[in-house]
Amino acid sequence: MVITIAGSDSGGEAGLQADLKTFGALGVYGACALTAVTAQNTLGVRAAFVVPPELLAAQLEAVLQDLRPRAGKTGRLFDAAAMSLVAELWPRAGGAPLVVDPVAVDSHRRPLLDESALAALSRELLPQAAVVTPNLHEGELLTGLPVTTPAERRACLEALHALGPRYVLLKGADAAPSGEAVDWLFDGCEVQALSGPRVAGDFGHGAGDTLSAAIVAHLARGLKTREACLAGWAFTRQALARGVRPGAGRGTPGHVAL
Ligand code: PXL
Repeated sequence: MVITIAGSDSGGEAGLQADLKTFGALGVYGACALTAVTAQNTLGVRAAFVVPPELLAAQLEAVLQDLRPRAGKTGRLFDAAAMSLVAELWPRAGGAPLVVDPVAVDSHRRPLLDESALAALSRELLPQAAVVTPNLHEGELLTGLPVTTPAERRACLEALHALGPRYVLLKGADAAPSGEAVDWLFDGCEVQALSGPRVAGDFGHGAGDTLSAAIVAHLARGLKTREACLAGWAFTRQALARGVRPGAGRGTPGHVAL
């Protein structure tokens, strides 16, 4: 079994809902610790209520004491208190790999974390991460480095790796509205470009959540970290190709394996 530590999206496209659907589609039992409740639909977010730290801690303790996850992920943690709490409690998972999706900047470049939350993410959570999955904006924000040219990208990947995660999966696909979509996987030595033609249609809401959750599911199924990243990436492309549009706004990856 695996766990996601993430926020709820009432529209069912992103967050916790995307994670649990991904776990189910890949045949892995998923538990969760809820960080916040958002009121949103496919058109946008209307309200958010952050779960008090004591209740987040209680959820994590309850799951970790009983269910013994083989891997876990963090999604949107909202603030520094949640970052520190997860960093403090995750060692109780007994060495299970943690995939950290920073969820710090949205695809419209809007910040989702304040300075103190970013600092806690870099200093406390990333040193424990098996994999971190920033988009390009998050890569820039976490390192203070621009990511436009290949040389800048390499420097940014090195700086992200130096924050502690064993693998960095830098998501470049947002930056490619058409043509080839490329993401980069870095293990501290070698950069592996993961590329494919951009999947048509606007089914991207929840794609980052799906990717990190799919990596977690594949880790739990026994793949090594690099292979789990590649398999999670391939799953996400398939889900994007089967995207669904449940409302009038953005579409989302289709997870159901029929
Ligand atoms: O896709 C990032 C994300 C994560 N978590 C929650 C969200 C979103 C995006 O909307 O709502 C709760």
